[in-house]
Amino acid sequence: MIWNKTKECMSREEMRQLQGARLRKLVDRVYHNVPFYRDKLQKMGIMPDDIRTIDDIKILPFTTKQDLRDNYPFGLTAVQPTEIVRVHASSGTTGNPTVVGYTRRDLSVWQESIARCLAAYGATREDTFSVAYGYGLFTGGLGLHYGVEHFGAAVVPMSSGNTDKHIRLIRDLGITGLACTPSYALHLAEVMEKQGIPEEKIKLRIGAFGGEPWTENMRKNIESRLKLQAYNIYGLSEIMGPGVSHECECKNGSHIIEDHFFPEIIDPETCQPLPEGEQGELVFTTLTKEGMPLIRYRTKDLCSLIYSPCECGRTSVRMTRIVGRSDDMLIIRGINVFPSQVESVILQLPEFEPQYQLIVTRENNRDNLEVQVEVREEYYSDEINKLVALKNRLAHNLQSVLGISAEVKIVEPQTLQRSVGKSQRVIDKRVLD
Ligand code: DLL
Repeated sequence: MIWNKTKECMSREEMRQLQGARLRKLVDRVYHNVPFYRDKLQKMGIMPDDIRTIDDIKILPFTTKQDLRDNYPFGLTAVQPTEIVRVHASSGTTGNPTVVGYTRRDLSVWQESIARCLAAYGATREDTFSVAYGYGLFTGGLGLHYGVEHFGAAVVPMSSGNTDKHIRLIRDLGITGLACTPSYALHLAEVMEKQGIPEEKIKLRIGAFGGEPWTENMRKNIESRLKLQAYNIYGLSEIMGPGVSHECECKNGSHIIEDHFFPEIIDPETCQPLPEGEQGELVFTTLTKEGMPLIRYRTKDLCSLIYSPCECGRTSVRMTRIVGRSDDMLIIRGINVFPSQVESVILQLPEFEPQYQLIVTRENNRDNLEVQVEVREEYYSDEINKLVALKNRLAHNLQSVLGISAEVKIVEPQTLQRSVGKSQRVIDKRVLD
């Protein structure tokens, strides 16, 4: 089923016309309402009238996460504060989180985008979706939640955690759709197998999985164990949240909601646009966003774009799976973590050296983060309970800044490996296959 045939099946030329018209309006809006963009454009000698077609996007400046941090919290907002009806936030590299404000219309575009995803997955109003993304500042929970309601299926706002109760509800309520991270889906499968729940008691048929990278092998694994069709859903809070792109029944790339989010691929080093089909960094322009519109936002996600028509009938550009990042952001249990955040927490405690290492592993489909950190010489000889208290203090501070728990391991001074060049702060032992 196609939710919005007009928008999802437009000819490429019609789409370009629409995108061009929307880009013109967007640039005019940010020029007049966002001093940050006005200054940038003026410095580059660009006036809103210079934008005529979507191709003119190439002359516009890029926006980065750093720009969001520098303008924390609402410096990039393009509307009066009273127009903002919802705020989400995700982690910044250090210090300030990235805050995003939505107008009522932004929320309605978001719902519509999720409804398009669900239709592409073959969902109907008969379905009941359990949403096991985190509810709260993370966009996964509320994003999927209102999308499912808008689509007209039923939603069970499960949120993350409490696996036993979740499995019970999947069974007792006859839940047919599951929205969560792919690693959590595998964890659910494992627990269900351990509990020995008979297959016929489980009615799951559709999975909307994203928020972290996953692979074709993981798809096969999840599909065979949970007996459902597993589909990708991609997005990022700066642009909207989940639903920027989604797979369809062909499972061959994710359709970008292109009438709202214009994609480009650039070379992360030179920032030059790359020829069609080449792999590079994904950049989005929010063509219709009111609250916090972004021009050429660098996602740091690496992938390529597929422009050929899809067999499902949608004409929108598809993106391949994310194959990596052009920065050092980690995604641990669905939460974005920057090594620099860990560093800033460590540096706040005078007992530690600025020598640390992050070790990330995945056991039973659950990510674990271990932070090894050197204690200063003068504290190392302290009694054991002082060291335990210090370890607990760091673990507590990390939890409150990162939003996930980390195992802290205090090591002797001068034991972590020093490197001559770029230090290896992260050892990611997870193998996604
Ligand atoms: O993760 C939004 C989301 C929630 C998407 C639920 C899908 C499902 P952020 O916390 O801002 O937003 O993190 C965005 O997560 O730049 C990617 O690096 C990564 N990511 C999100 N979806 C996928 C996916 C949400 N399907 C960052 N595959 C993005 C690979 C993904 N990576």
